[in-house]
Amino acid sequence: MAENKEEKPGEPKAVSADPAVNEMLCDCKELPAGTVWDRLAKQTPQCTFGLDGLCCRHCAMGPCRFDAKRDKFKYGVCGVTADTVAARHFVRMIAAGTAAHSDHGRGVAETFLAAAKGEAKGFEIKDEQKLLQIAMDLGIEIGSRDTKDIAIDVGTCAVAIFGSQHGPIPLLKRAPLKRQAIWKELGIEPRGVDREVVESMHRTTMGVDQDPLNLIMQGSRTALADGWGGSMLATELQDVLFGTPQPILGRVNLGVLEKDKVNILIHGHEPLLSEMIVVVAQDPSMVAKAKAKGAQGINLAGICCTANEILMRHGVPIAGNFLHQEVAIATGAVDAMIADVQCVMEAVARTAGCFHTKIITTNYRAKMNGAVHIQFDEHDAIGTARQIVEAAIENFPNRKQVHIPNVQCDLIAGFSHETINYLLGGLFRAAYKPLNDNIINGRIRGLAGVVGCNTPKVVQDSAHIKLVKELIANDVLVLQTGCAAQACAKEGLLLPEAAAKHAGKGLAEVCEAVGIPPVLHMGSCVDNSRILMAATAVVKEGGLGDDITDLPAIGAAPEWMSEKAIAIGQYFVASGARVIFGATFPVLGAPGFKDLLFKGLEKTMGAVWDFEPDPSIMARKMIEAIDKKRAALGIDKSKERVLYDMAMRRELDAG
Ligand code: NFS
Repeated sequence: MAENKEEKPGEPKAVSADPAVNEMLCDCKELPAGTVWDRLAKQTPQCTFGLDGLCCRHCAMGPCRFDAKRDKFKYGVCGVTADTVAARHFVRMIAAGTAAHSDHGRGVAETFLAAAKGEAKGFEIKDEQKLLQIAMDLGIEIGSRDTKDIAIDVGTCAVAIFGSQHGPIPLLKRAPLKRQAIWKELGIEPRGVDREVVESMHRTTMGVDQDPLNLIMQGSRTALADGWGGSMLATELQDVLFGTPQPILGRVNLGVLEKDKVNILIHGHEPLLSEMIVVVAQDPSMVAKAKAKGAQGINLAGICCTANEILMRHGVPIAGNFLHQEVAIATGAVDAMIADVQCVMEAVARTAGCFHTKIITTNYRAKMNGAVHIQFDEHDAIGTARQIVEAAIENFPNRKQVHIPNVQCDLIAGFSHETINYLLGGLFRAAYKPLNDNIINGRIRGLAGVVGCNTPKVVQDSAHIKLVKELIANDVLVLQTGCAAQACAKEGLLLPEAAAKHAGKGLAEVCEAVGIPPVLHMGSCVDNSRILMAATAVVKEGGLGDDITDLPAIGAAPEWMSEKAIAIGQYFVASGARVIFGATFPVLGAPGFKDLLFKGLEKTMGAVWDFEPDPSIMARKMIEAIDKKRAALGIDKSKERVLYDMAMRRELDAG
């Protein structure tokens, strides 16, 4: 578990590295359901069988438990072993995570198609160049055809990919050729997401696939259908509809809420409706309505990945990451929280009941007791957005006490892989060559994707911040998405000045020359596909091997909690990138399957999983892995790891 901030005897344990959260906890003491941290404390100790992946409840002969040291728990009722059970559970997590990303992607594809046909008012093609790029990758004829016709074909093809019965899905062709050959040889080129998720569910049900290696191959195929399919389509089509992100200034933390304005918090993952809410909230007639209710205007902010989506394209401020959702409501300043899908805790409706906040769900897939449901209608998105903004305005006069912590920080976001291309190479010679050159000459030691969630099992943000500070101090350029990016943003690491303050000499030189932060915010969780594309672009630029596995690059999710994170981890491993997870890991009690994930996959995939709860050791492992790749490429120049001494650590803890 991550280190705590310095504790004084008798004082409660800090739950967050974020002062805004710690300030709000006093206001949360009387909440009937408590906060996420209270509920975790009540659930502790948690069942170790479950924690270690050793509980099988896939049939009614169970539930069965496993413990290699006790004869009684050696086999399940059907004779199944711990390794098979852990593998089945892991593959089901991948399938669930894939389903979540990809159902989001399908929603985007359907709206995209409706927009292309002119049937979705308010949506339009904003990035024509990207549309043409996708059209080419999907094998759609461009010639002198009308943009509208091309868009209709792209939309139709994208929707069909989700249900495609035969592989491989077309965007797989974007990967390095060597990687494609590995997938072919292993027989894991994915078909459509729907088919892969169904097959994963089938193979993990009672009495079917009983070979952990065979199971993880299907898990890989499913995850690849997510990374190079569902998630990638979500990102790409969102970019075409709403614009490909470019560097943009934003702000983060609870201090972005405004006392005198109607505060609308957008929470969840899909940007389709939020994009329209951004438009409607600026509408003078809406602002006038807010003023008529005694507010000075309308303030929009986000939580979780929807926040990242509207930050990346509009600079809409972020109120916080996953663990902020309850404390944000406890400020008493949130007039409406709009929730679409994923990562929305059931507790928010209960917490909202103690304040005046209206929770509005907008997706038929995700309803909640205690919330108002206003269904998002893609054919009249502006109409839905108006209804929602009006409901928030109506609620403004119902506010009681308001307490907004005065804590916020600036950040720069908007680093799509296209932007990195332009920034590093210049508009007229856009290329990854300068990045590759700086990796080869050692100014940049390597690349790390630090992504994923928050979990109450780790002091909020502490592992992200410690890990990322150590990585950049050692000249590793960090790419981020999701709640991880928000954690580091709160710490000021997503600002160009962080390079001089925290980065090693080589990385700082590059960042200062280009004017970028040492930590690049690439978007939401589905945008991890941007990291796949960036890694592929680096391979294709040349000089660093011919596959993702050759790159001095590694991924990490030090505070993960969602099944989606497991799907992402597996598609990175299957794409050749090693990943390390923190907090906890659901296979630790199954030695055979753990060995397969942590060592065995090297042979077939060229990459493995790892688990390390201490962020400092995690940093060391990541740097060692990067150095090993540099040595294999023959570009290792002696470079000592900057060891954090006690004084530096204290400074780190002081934030
Ligand atoms: Ni992704 Fe994690 Fe959720 Fe986004 Fe945050 S918790 S796996 S980062 S908001 S999906």
